[in-house]
Amino acid sequence: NPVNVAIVGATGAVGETMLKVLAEREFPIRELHLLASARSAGEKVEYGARKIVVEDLATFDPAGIDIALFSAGGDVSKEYAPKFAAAGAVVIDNSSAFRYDDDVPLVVSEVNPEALRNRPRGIVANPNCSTMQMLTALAPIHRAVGIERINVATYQSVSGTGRRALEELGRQTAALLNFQDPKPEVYPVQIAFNVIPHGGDFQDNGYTSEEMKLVWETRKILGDDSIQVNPTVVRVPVFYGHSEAVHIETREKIDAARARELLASAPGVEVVDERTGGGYPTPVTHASGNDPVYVGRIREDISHPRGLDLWIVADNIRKGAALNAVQLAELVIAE
Ligand code: A2P
Ligand code: 11C
Repeated sequence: NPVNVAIVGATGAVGETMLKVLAEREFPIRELHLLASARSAGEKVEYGARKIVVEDLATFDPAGIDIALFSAGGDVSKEYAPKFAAAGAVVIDNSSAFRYDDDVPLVVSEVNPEALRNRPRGIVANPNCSTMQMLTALAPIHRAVGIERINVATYQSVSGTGRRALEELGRQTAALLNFQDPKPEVYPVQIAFNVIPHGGDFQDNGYTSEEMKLVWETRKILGDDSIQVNPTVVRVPVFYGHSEAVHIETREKIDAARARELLASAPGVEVVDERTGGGYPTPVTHASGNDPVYVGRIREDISHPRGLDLWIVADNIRKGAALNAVQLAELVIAE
């Protein structure tokens, strides 16, 4: 049965891809409402052969909406998600506003879909992109041999920050190639031809908020508070696709061949692991614009008896945000 769908933040980097993914997957839509701020209300957006007019969230009546996909930032979610839920919609929220609330499930469709059923507030949280791709790949290993500790360094693309950051990378790159001043605006320092060890806000413990998301979200999604996670988040001058160098310590030893086998049959995962030039995934050659979480460089850690190393790459806007949100919506309508 077709349902009424609203996308909140439809003009943003994630909202735009939600629209694309809904169309690609032929999501059964009766009415589709595209919502954003008053700034873009009235603009037209293409959906298949149709042109849909963007509506102003502030004056929109959510009555009759079955599924609302939110990706307009935490403040918008905090104010409007409860209103949509009260009007009867299931809200799938891509912000971090509700992720740590006990009565809001935090779900990766391939990892803990069963958690979706328990949503007393009518709100389901979509995890942060770097957690999403990491756990899609690590969950099968955790189920097989148990993961004790995760050491991860991320290489996050600018699209994770939003549309203005995509423009900033383009603008700074062009400026520098023309011997002009790159002028940082979105990031605290130049991002073009640079790497920045900073995502989100600094916390009292010296980690950043983007780093702590990897800690809290991993424990909540895997349902295991004993897992130790030590993250370093780095922003790199890549447009689309986050990469992660992940080092895990497992309870039982797992060798590279067994890990490769487990990952090869894991849902949502594609192994790209030839030990030769280009035989590994990168954002540009594999992830950008595609659905799977790609895993390569699978090897046993020479510095630890139960250590395993992996390189995990995915499109942060697709599996990391829009695709998982739509997959959760599909699970909801299948109930
Ligand atoms: P708008 O285009 O009207 O500003 P991104 O993360 O790529 O920057 O996108 C953010 C999305 O959230 C955009 O669709 C933006 O709409 C939307 N948005 C931001 N603030 C609000 C708000 N106060 N009310 C509704 N939508 C908002
Ligand atoms: C980034 N992961 O790449 C962020 C963007 O908690 O959903 C998404 C922030 C979040 O900057």
